[in-house]
Amino acid sequence: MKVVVLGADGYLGWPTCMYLSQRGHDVIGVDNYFRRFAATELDCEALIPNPNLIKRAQLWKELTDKAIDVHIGDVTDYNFLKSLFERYKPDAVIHYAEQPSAPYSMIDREKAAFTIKNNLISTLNVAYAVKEIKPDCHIIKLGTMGEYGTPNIDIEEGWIEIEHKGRRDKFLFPRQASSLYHTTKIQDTDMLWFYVRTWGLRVTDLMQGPVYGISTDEADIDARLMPNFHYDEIFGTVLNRFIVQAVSGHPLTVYGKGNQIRGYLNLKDTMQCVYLSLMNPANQGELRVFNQVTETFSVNELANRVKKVGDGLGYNVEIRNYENPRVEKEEHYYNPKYTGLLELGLKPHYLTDEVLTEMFRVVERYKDYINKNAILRGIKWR
Ligand code: USQ
Repeated sequence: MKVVVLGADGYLGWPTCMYLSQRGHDVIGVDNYFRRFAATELDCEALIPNPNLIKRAQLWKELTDKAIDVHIGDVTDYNFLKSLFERYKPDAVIHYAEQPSAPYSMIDREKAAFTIKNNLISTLNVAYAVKEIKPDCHIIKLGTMGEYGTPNIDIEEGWIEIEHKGRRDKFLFPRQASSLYHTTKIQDTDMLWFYVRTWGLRVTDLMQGPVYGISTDEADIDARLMPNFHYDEIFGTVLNRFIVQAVSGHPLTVYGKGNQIRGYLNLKDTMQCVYLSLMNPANQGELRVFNQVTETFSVNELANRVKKVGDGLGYNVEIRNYENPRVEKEEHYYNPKYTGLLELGLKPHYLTDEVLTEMFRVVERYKDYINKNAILRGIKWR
């Protein structure tokens, strides 16, 4: 297949490019380096020095003899995106080109406005490029479990049947996010559902939980191919942060009571899930939703797991409860359904002590690069 990956320089984007290329697909990687610029501006660079996207693709070619075409540009610029679609006429587009951080979206009005503009206009442009140039192109859109929030009922896989006053209908599952970033993902889903109904687009929307991990089979070929591994308050996800905190001797930063439960998955499983979606596309005129997680944990469970493994490796890991900078429920019911991707063939990599040990081992190699000032920045929701 010919696949355009938007956001190809990101934590998920670059491993996805390699994963698809390794399996014989023609990959076109697109990025505007938003995250690199934002991380430089906010002094919170990724742990491992990552060559830029052009250099990564050159390295990949040298090491595997497989080509990834790279274009540096902004997906919110419609003429740029349209010209790419005209040139490649892709079979599928994987849309990761979003501002992905909840804390970033809560810094100030300017960053909130950027998040709205970037995420909604990029999604709008993808819908238009597909409709105008390649109407049967399958859109694989990265959504988030955070769209659903933490309702006091079971979370279905995207859709719910409601009976009201004796009549029944099917709707998108109710959603109420707990950050402006997560709210833009709700708006993306609504927009895509509108264009699916109106133009008959084919869309898979992946409701993904927080991802952890550094390693993928392709990244393990050479350290220079490793993903951007963020551990800072803005771009780092919680488990990746905890491992770096443990290695650097910083207390694990449990927000509030730590009973916040989320669905998590290994980076390797993101690759599998996206690939399974690609190989089993949605139908024309269908918005298909998968909940992309493999297991659920509370923050306290994650902290205790990291402490147990870290202590076993000789670290003296301290867990500390910090005042929660976010507005979120710290005690809640959480029971999401996530069977769709398993039915397509997902073989999960669960969070074992071996997986945690492997993460510690990689982070240890780069411990001199850890910027302790980036761990807590004081971004508050209120
Ligand atoms: N948390 C802590 N301590 C920390 C960092 C986080 O207790 O040092 C807590 C948060 O308060 C939250 C949970 O851990 O309850 C998860 O936080 P996170 O920062 O790992 O995840 P989140 O901000 O929700 O965002 C991440 C990705 C985002 C993706 C989302 C999936 O950055 O792109 O959409 O995970 S989900 O959380 O399911 O919405």
